[in-house]
Amino acid sequence: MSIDSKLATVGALDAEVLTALFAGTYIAVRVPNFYDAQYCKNLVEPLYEKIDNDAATGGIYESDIDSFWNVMNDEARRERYLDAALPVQHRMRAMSAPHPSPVDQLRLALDEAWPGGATLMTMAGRKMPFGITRLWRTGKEALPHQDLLWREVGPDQVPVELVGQLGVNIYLDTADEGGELETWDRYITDEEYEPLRETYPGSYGYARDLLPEESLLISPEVGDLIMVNTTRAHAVRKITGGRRMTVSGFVGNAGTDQPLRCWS
Ligand SMILES: O=C(O)CCC(=O)C(=O)O
Ligand SMILES: [Fe+2]
Repeated sequence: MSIDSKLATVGALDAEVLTALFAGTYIAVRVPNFYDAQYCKNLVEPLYEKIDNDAATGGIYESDIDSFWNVMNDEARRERYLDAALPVQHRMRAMSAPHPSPVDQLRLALDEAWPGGATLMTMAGRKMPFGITRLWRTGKEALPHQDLLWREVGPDQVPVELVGQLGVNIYLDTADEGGELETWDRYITDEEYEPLRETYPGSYGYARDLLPEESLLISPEVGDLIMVNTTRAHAVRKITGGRRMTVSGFVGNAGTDQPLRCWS
């Protein structure tokens, strides 16, 4: 069976496709035109300006605020991150007006699709930011990795037991060349990861020989929502021309009757 059958392209989210993505029946789900392409254009210009003016540089990508992964081990940065939870929503709403915020649209789509609804993830009783913007410039890439909150912070730090995690990205702008999302049908389990922990801190930078030869390569289009099962190794191919901008987050599954938990 070709790996292409592991990608579902759908007009809208529903419980069935989300369940199949968590289960690994699909490793990626794409919703073309999830956010209107013209609204994307209206949003990227001020976002580029803002990030050019005040973001820290030098990481894998540049962002309006830190991701949880960046602040995990730094108390002051973690405070700043948690303080930004609601301001980041308000700012995205203000910048998108008079159109809906892409982050709100995503949260509502998840809430309506999932039996248990959707809500913001909390950490130590506080709401977490969701839907941060990420700018990926020419030359940047993300090496093969997994994103699993329980592995990154330890299961006792996560307020609910998660049985799955998705990476969700809305593409406001895409690279002229490169910048594809690549994903493998390979779940490196917690047991397999444990002896590799020192070699790949935060699951980042897996050697390609750990992974199957065959991968699913997706070239995002402006306005796409692409969701990946982040238990599967995935990467962002090097951007070789232009730059790309995403609204990015994670979605945790705590069970069908529980709200999906959203954070970045
Ligand atoms: O920017 C992308 O295409 C995917 C980034 C990623 O690794 C993720 O969302 O987990
Ligand atoms: Fe990722």
